[in-house]
Amino acid sequence: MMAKSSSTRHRERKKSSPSTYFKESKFDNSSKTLNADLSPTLGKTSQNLRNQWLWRCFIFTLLLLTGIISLYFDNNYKFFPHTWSSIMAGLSGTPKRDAEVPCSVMDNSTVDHRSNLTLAEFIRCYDAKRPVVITDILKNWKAMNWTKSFLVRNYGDKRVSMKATEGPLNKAQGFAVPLKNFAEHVHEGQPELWTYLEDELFIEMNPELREDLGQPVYLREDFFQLLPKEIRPWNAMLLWGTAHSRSSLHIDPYNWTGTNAVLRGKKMWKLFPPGQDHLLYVRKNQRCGFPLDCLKYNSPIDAFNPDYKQYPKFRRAQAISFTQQAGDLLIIPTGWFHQAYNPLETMAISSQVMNSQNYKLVLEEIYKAGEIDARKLPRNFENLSAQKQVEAVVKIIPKDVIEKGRRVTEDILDQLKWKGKTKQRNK
Ligand SMILES: O=C(O)CCC(=O)C(=O)O
Repeated sequence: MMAKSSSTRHRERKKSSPSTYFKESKFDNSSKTLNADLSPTLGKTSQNLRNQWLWRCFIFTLLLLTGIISLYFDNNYKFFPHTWSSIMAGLSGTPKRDAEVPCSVMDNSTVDHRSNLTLAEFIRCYDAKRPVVITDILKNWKAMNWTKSFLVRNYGDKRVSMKATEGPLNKAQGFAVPLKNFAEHVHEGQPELWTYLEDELFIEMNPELREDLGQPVYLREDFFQLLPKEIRPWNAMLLWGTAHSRSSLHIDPYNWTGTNAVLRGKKMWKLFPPGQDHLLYVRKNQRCGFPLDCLKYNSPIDAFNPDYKQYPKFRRAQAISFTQQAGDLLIIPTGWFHQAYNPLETMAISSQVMNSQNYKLVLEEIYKAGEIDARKLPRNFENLSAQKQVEAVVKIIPKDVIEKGRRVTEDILDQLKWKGKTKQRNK
C-alpha cells in the first residue's frame, strides 16, 4: 500500500478529533446563542474525551509493558512465574488449568512434600529443576511389605555388596557377604560403627523382586531403556543400612535424575543446589565403575559430620536438609549433590531416569564415558525429538565400549560370587 501524504493524514486526524467534530458540526453552526451557551460545556466534554483517550493509551501501554517484562523474566529468570498467563486467565474469566497454576516458591530451606501431583505439574515445576518428595505413590508397592525375615528366608545365601566402617565415612570399605550375615547385625549400628548394604545388582539378579516395585507415572519416560543392555545402568539399587549408615556426598552417575523410595525406617538428606562444586572439594577424574565407565562426581566431605578444618570452604555451602519417611518417594534433579543418612535401620530402593527434561545433560556424560565421537551424529541431530536424539547417539557407541560394559558386569558378579572383599563402589 502507498504511504498517505502528510496532508491527507493531517486531514484524517482533523476529522476524527472529537473537539474538531464539535466545532465543525451543523449543530455547532445552527445557532450562535446556543453555541455560545453550550461552548463551555462542549469544551469540557471534548477535554474529557481527550483525557479518556489518553488514559486508555496509558493503560494499554502499561499492560503491554507488564506483559513483555513478565514474559522476559518468565523465560530467563523464572522470577515472576506465570504472571502473564495469570493475567490472561483472569481477564478471560477462564478457570486456571493445571498448566497455569504457578509453582510454589521454594524458600531454599526445605523440599516440597506433595500428594495428588499431576504429571504435568511434576514436569513443569520439579523434573530436572527442584527436588520433590511424593507422599502418596508407594502405598501400593508390594515392596513396602519386604521384611528382614522375608529377605533372609528367600535370599539369605545370596551375596550382597555392602560397606562398613569402624570410624568415619572415609574409612568405609566394601565387602561381599551372604545377605543373612548382613541381616544378623542390621540392628546394631552406632555413630562410628555401621554397615550399609548398597547393592546395584541384587534386584537385577533376582528379577522377580522387580515386580514388587511400582512404576510411578513421573518416571515412565526412561531413555536408558534405549541403551544396549551391556551398557545400560543397572536399575533399582537395594539400600539397607543400620542406624548411622550413610551414603557419600555425590552427584549421580551420568548426571541422571535420581529417585529414592523409602520402604522402612527413615532418611535424613542434605541436598545441594547446583553451582557449589568449588565448596564441596569435588574430586577430579574419578570413574564411576558402571558398565559405561562414566565420570564420577564425589565429594570427600561427610555433610552430616563435616571436617571444617580440612574443608573450610564447605562452611559456605548451602544445603537443603529434610527428612524422608517410609512411604515417601524422593526425586532428585540432575546436577544436585546429595547425601543420605539413616538415623535408624532403613531400607530403600534407589533408581534413575533419563528423560526429555535431562537427556541433554545425560548425553554429555555418555559422550565422555563412551569415547563417542559426536561428529558422527546426523546433521539434523538438533532437530530430532529427544528420543530420536538418544537413538542416534546409541547408534554410534563403539562396539568395544559395549564389550567393555559386558565385562564390567561379569567382573562384579564374579567378585560377588568368589571374593569376600569388593572394590568400594560409588555411593
Ligand atoms: O539412600 C542413600 O543412601 C542414598 C542413595 C543415593 O544417593 C543414590 O542412590 O544416588
